[in-house]
Amino acid sequence: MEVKVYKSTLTLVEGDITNEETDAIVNAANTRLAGGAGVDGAIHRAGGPSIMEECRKIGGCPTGQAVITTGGNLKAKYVIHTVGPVYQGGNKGEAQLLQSAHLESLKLASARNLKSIAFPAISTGVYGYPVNEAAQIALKTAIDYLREHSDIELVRFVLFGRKTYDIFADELKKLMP
Ligand code: AR6
Repeated sequence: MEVKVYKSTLTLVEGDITNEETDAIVNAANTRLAGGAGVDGAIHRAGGPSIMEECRKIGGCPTGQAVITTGGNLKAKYVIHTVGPVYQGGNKGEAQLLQSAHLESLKLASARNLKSIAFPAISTGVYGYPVNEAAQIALKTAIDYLREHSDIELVRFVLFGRKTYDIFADELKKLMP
């Protein structure tokens, strides 16, 4: 599914984000940037050890913030590591932190003059965020950003599995009828 947002394009695809050829891919990391399961594990496996070496030098990343490394062996030139919130029922500021994780990643891409960025469904795996709520926040943040910043030409959401893709597609239809 693809929509135009002012001068930019927002696309949803089902797939593995490690195969993306966007300027940057976003990693759903943890505050220690220590690597882990899910998309974090997949990115470090595919990108090779240089990404972890850079993460160690950076040292960490607070929840809702983002840092950048090169892409190692990935096709993407950069990896933007952001940390989404652990879902604890929804009343612990999770929505604001998830929005911030997306916004700070987009701002970092703009600051580096990157033209394209791919996001996974941050916080919806190990961190337990309900996919429909996370999709709404992720998509709305990207749409609002692209309406004001046309320097980023392409935002892709790369969803792992049909179920997650379908939920993102439903939420996108609601936001861009
Ligand atoms: N490409 C795209 N999406 C993927 C891939 C992939 N290769 N692999 C998994 N996903 P998660 P979180 C999806 O758990 O919830 C790690 O241990 C997955 O199906 O990766 O933010 C970190 O180190 C789900 O839809 O991230 C942190 O400790 C989405 O990516 C913690 O998990 C996010 O799931 C972060 O948890």
